[in-house]
Amino acid sequence: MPAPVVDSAYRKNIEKLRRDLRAFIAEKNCAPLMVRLAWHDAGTYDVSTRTGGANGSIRSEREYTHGANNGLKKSIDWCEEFKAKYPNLTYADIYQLAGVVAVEITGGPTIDFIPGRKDSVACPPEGRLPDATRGPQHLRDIFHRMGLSDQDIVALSGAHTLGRAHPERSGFDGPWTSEPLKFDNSYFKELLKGGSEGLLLLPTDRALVEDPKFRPYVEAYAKDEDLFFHDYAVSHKKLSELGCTAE
Ligand code: HEM
Ligand code: ASC
Repeated sequence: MPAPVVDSAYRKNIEKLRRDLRAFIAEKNCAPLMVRLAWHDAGTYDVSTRTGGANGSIRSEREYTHGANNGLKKSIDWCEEFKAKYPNLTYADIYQLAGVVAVEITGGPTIDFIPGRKDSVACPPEGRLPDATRGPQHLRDIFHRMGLSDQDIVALSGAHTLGRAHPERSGFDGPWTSEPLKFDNSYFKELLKGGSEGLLLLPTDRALVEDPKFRPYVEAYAKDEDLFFHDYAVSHKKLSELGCTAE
């Protein structure tokens, strides 16, 4: 599919959608699911074959039925209503704007959003998203394949400040922080405590404190929320643009 023409009509609808998303996400309390949708659409990117990425392909049944995407259909359906209202916007832009707005309205950093992503229905092979039962080497294999760094891995994992795991979706259960609708650096503080009653730590979360290269970032983000917000915004922008650089 061709790249959308990002003219003044396109930009105008992006700004309208931004306002609609603020109201919708606040009303539904669905910021965590919207962030996960944006991440799972983008996180299939393979820098060596330039396949996958933030291209809206998660809307196709073949892809949203991948095990890693359990529970996301609901958010795909919500976005279908925004696509109907603003048909000139691409799905890829709608999903990534939803992720950016979700972080913003839960108290997180402002993330720069550049419209113009192309849509695709090419389904990436299953297994490109991380497996929560694995360790640091797996995280590196997965994120370096996307073209992201160790620092990006730690910063982006801070998105687990939002939301929770659901037994019927992933088999895991519970939130990572005591205020799962607030975007702050509490995920890193909990990580350094090594676990608290009623809160979740996935094996891949623990990997961040156990690995000597990841751990200094965890300590820095736990200590300095401004630093976390700055680095998170940089890493989230990269994630939101995977596979979308102009040819
Ligand atoms: C939820 C794994 C990275 C954002 C989850 C869940 C798992 C998981 C197992 C629970 C899903 C459910 O049962 O509902 C992982 C692993 C990662 C990772 C192994 C590797 C580092 C990320 C990244 C982001 C992210 C990079 C965003 C930038 C979220 C959010 C939720 C979530 C917001 C909560 C969803 C909800 O409340 O419905 N993740 N994740 N995760 N993940 Fe991750
Ligand atoms: C989420 C999530 C859901 C929805 C629901 C609101 O973040 O995981 O299942 O939002 O809580 O409709």
